[in-house]
Amino acid sequence: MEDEGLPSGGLKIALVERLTGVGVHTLRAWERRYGVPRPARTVGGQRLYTVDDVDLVKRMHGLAEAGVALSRAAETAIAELAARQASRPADADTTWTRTRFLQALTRFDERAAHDAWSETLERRDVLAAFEELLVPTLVDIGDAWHAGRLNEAQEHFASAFIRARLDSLARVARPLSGAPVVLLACAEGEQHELGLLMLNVLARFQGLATVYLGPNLPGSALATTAREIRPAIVCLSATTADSVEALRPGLLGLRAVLPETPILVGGRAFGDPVRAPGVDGVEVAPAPLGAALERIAHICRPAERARTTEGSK
Ligand code: B12
Repeated sequence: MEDEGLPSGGLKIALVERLTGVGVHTLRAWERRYGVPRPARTVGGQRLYTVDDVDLVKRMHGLAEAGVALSRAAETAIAELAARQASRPADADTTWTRTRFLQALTRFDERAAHDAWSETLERRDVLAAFEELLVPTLVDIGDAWHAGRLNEAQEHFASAFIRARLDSLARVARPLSGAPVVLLACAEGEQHELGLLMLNVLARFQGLATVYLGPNLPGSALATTAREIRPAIVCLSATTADSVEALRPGLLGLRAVLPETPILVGGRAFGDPVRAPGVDGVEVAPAPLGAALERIAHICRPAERARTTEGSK
């Protein structure tokens, strides 16, 4: 059998090759010469990598491609990983859980993926589970898929698995009646919705009500819905540069119907470098989800107070 002798959860060298784009021979040579990475071994001597090893190889590869000498690239990659490991919470075995999660999703093993997800939720709060497990796994799988080293089915399976978990978490956190409403949608043409879905879950866990409109929302539908439900804040997501362009008419339409309502935009397209949405009074969300959530809660608090006071009159 292919996996004989391998403890569950470690990544085999062929998968590491696909995740990093660094060939099997080079992986062995780097290990021998620079100690990057130093995978565990099974009793049978087979190499068993973790997601930290994958990060290390990706970083060394990136530095080498930028012209840094291999020995220097190895030192830098090792030092950076050690710093990241030192800053992690001591009780969280994130490396192995993330490794098992990644392996399970690339093998279409729903049960193993579910176990890794449940263990993370038992140990960590929802925000940490998103940041430590879901986001890096999506990036690992997605970058390898876009480079043609993992297939579309593996990306689709991972996205569908994660989408379903986010959906059930959102249902667990039922909003209190009268809570301020956060309206969430993706720009017209934008299919990337998982980041916004995470925000939807987190807002609900803060006690806010949310109306989630999902991917690819035409600007006209956004304005109509906003006028109808009168949200305390509108949160919009764009990943690609095209979506930012597509968002502009929607933002202008929204401003026309609700001139005072705070509008927050976020997503990869607004990140690095920070891109202005080009419509007055529209704010770009801080990049870390936790900071964006604090901003949303801060904006919604006066709306919450106003509703409570109205209710008690
Ligand atoms: C999954 C995925 C898909 C799935 C999406 C499934 C789904 N239901 O969402 C599908 C298959 C549809 C897809 C399609 C495409 N994709 Co794609 N995809 C990805 C992948 C692998 C993961 C994206 C993701 O969910 N990331 C995790 C989330 C949690 O991160 P995030 O979106 O950045 O969001 C974070 C923050 O920005 C924030 N956030 C997000 N929105 C908002 C909004 C607010 C208000 C706030 C406060 C915060 C916030 O929350 C998150 C947590 O930190 C990435 C790879 C990667 N490295 O990210 C590529 C990636 C995003 N895709 C890319 C591309 C190019 C495409 C396609 C054009 C490919 C193609 N040729 O067809 C199409 C475009 C489709 C479209 N028109 O939108 C590129 C985008 C490059 C760019 N900037 O232009 C990426 C980066 C891959 C790459 N390395 O090149 N993709």
